[in-house]
Amino acid sequence: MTLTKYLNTITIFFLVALLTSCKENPKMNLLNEVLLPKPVSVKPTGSSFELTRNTKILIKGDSKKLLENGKYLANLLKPATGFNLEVQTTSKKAISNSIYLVITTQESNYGDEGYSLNITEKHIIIKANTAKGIFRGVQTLRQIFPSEIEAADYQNRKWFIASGEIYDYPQFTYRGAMLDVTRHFFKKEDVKKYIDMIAMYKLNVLHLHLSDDQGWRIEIKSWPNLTTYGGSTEVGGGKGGFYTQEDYKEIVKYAQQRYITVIPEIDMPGHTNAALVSYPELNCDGKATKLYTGMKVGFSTLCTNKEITYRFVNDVIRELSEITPGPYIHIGGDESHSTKIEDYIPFINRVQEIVIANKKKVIGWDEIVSAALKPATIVQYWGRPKNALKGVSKNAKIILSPSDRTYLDMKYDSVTKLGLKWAGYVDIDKAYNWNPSTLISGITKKDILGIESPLWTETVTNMKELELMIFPRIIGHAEIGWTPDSLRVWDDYKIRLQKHAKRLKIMKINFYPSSLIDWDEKKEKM
Ligand code: NGO
Repeated sequence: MTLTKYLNTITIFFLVALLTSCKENPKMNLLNEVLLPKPVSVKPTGSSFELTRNTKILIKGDSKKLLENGKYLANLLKPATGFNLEVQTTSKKAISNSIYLVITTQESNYGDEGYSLNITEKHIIIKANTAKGIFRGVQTLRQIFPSEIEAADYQNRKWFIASGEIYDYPQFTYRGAMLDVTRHFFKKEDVKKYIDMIAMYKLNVLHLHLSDDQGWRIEIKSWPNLTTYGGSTEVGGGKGGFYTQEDYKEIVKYAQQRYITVIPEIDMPGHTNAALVSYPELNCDGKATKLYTGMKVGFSTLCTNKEITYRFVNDVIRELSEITPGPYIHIGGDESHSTKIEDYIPFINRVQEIVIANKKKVIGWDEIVSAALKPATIVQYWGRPKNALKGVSKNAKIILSPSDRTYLDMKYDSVTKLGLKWAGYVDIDKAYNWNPSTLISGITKKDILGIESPLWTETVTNMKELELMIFPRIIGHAEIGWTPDSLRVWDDYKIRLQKHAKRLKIMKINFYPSSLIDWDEKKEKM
């Protein structure tokens, strides 16, 4: 090679290197990304950030929780990208090619779950007052990535995401999902999967319905027959099952790492056949009942006049409180059709005292309003507006679970195979198109703690069925709980949901293909 040729080659090499380094990131519009729940404010800046194998996740400050968030994010991004992103704590400002997670004390508007997300060509910054807020922001960031980010295996592609600024916080502090593990038992691993699914949409409560006529699902060491016998079956005669206290602690910890509070429910005085079958002394006539595998409700009751009943309740609440870090114990109280009202009222009054003595607050289904509610007791509305109003008149805060809007066990439409229909069909528009603050006349936003979507499992036997019943309705409920009513419009939601289906498919999450939405993406592009 002559010297000139040599110099030419070198010049070309440098020119190419220079051009590549100056290459602009593609222009992208943040407003085109599907975000569920919809954030309070999204401002696009028209450019993009590229995640590469050298992107660093930086944690500002020495917070163990924040470091966990960083690792969670790295793990989330790993399977599809193949990147082993480094997670480091730092005391400095964000450097180029980093995702910077920082707790700030300056933004009083964020509350404890709000966050801001700033994406530039150089870096991504998530700011919040708490690690909880950062976690919610991470869920938004996740949805800005292409859907393929959710793939369980390596995707050979580049990872650009739209630049811009998001500012966001929830409209309600309580955004829950309930899972009935009594009618059909769901293993600990399934519950963890459920937690991961609800965490994606920023829900923050998992209410576990742990006891009912068909099964007792939580180990109580001082009353062992509850699980060994009372937990041995389920609807349809399957073998049931239960969580040991260690299993339960594992579920609680898993939820905590996703900033989800577990609320355990022991349903009483009705819905108690599994207890009555395990201990004859809890029955008024001293005789044990039989295991029950049907779907009827309202036929069982604890004997409210016997002292042993309260010893039993106290032991159960005490053991459960010891392994429940969250502030609430749910005492059920629904459909006690076999308990006389004059027995029901003193029972609920006394059980509230037991819960309080164990340093927890009470939640109960709306029938509990006939009792004298303790100052911190919360009423979960599911059926009768009259009860919700009475709760408010007794100064209780309300959780809204209207059965004709939020019950995930209701059929979507006349062709849904699973589910019940006593509260009517609940298709995705019905599930989405309502405002908590105007649902019951006389109940306004200040009376409402939040909303919760219950999945009762009389007809739901496995995870695929569970997913079909909760998706996509639960996404709409998550948006109702999070996004201000003024920003929610069915026509806009419908399109976002339709686009989001691709992500669900990549995650192999089953969902109900309601005829209200045109799920066929190709058609949408035409
Ligand atoms: C009712 C009942 C549950 C059923 C459910 C079925 C409440 C609060 N109690 O809701 O036991 O499983 O309906 O939809």
